[in-house]
Amino acid sequence: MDAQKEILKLRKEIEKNSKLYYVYDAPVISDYEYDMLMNRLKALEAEHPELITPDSPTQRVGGEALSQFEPVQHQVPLESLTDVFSYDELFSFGERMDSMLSSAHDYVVEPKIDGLSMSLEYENGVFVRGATRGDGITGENVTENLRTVRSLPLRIENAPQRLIVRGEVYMSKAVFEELNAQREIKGEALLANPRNAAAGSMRQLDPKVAASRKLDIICFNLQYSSGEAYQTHAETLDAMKDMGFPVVPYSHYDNIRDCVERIEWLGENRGELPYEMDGAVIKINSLAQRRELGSTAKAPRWAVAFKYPPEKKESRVLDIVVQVGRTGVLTPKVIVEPVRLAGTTVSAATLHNQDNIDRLDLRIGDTVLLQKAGEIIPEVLSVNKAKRPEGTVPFVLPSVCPECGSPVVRDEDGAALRCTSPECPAQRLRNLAHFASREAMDIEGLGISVCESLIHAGLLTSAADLYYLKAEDIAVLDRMGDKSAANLIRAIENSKQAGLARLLCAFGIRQVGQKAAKVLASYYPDLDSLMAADVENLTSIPDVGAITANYLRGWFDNPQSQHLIRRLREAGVDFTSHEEKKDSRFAGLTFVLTGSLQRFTRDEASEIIESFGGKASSSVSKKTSYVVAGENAGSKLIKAEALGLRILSEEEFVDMIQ
Ligand code: 0OX
Repeated sequence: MDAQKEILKLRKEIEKNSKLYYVYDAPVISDYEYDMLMNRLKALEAEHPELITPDSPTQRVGGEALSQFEPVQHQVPLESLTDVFSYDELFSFGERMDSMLSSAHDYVVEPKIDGLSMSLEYENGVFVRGATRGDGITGENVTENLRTVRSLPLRIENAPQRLIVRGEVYMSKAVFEELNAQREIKGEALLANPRNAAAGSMRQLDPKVAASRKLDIICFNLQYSSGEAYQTHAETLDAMKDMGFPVVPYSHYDNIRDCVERIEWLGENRGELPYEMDGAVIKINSLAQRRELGSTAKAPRWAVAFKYPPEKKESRVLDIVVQVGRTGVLTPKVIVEPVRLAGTTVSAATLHNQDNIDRLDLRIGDTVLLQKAGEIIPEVLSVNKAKRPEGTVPFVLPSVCPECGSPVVRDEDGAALRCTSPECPAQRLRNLAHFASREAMDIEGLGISVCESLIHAGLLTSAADLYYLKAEDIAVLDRMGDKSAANLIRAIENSKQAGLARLLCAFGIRQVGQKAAKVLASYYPDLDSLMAADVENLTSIPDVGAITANYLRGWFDNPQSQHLIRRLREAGVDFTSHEEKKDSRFAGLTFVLTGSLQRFTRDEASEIIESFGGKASSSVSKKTSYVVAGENAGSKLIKAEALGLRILSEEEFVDMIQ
């Protein structure tokens, strides 16, 4: 068989099996056999690159990374839906339909998938372009990322010349849970919900990353077809299914009251669906009637989304555990009998702090009402006192750290309890994991469990130890080996070049997160100049207040920090800033503006001073560096003269900022 023929045959075979697997959940060949077909196709395409076409299944793995997404004008707008929150509102919609339509009308009910809406364009059966909804009129071209979505057909049979289909890209709950489990092991931040995870993947400019995220799609609207003219929405869904699209399950009713049973059923069974559902969509079935009804500026008149209240469920509190975070804050958590809630198995819920426990009067043994509204960990809404067993006692957070036994103190803001010991092993572990985390030094493979093993083996007490580790010491640890040890050493080595902003964030100084660290690194060229800055100099930087400045100074003045910095320096960690340099000509200087200025308003002048790293103050004191005196300056000018401060005319100030 010649290459061209074999390639076409393989593509057909692969697409057929991929559809059986991803769309119908009914594979007929093993994964191994599937991989063999794919390998053969890849080999042939490598031999004959001129035969590669964009609809080849090999192209699902993703082509070149983009620098940004191009805008796409939607040929047919992607309209949004009007929400209803009760059956009363749903029946009002039904009454509107009765009054606006003169003939009989029936409805279709569908689950509303909580994903990302996309338009998919096909030319002669080949997927040519896909775009996000955007504002409904203009979206972004995400064709390459969409090609990696497993259940999206790249080629369809018996297609009209031009076809536009609308669907929802989503991450299945199973894939989401697996992804978060992996992230937890690696010590990466958990993703809040499948929708965010899918959105993050679709925004990836590198399709290879999107491909690794295993997304799916379900289609629910025929936007445009140059072919057959359909009479009803149900017909279009059936036709789309015949063409090979995964299509939303729908049911069909003669009147709005009959829709309720289905809406209820969907709500009760939403946990069993593979995707998150954030409502049910109720649509007029006849396409002619839809055209008659038209749309308002916001949404079509012929459909509404029925929104379910967040799911709640009761469970019994088995225990209350107290965790110690990176900064020493004690966070209580309830452990409950596992229950299925909003599609996931829940076995724990957050309690925030003692005040919250007191407000709920929550005790071990209680039955609590849990709610999960989009976040990862559910919250406790209330305690069912009627179900309280005898002999329970109020729960009080310990007065010593549960990890190290050191005394705990109430935080300045009053709500949080904090372990005071700098030696606390729980804090140390979380600090080390934070040092390596993605927002800090970004050391891949160094999550909380690997940190734990390294600490346990006596290889890690301070972050600086990381830079003195040897592959052979790591390789013998549990769940490690030569390859992962070598990878970890390489990741640690690479992190030396992370730059000042990441390093500052990695130190875990209170109030100095990713954002503040970036700001600081854009005003100071390296760690040494930052360490030399006093509180006044630090507070002259926009967004750095006195509290943050004091935490910074306190941290740099601590001998332990100095020891850490010395060892990091010796290990060759780069202390210079990689951030774009801000002009800090006014760093450490305080200006007072008085009188009326001709060229700027007070706010504009203050902004300019701050943009150069200076501080604009409203009161004159000995600490004032300059007083800018405009026309009719009054008491502030007199005070400045009395204190012997340097007084600038507006022209002199303009010279300084030029
Ligand atoms: C969904 C979904 C969204 C489409 C055009 C006007 C009504 N997320 O599952 N939207 C619609 O319908 C819109 N149906 C759906 N099933």
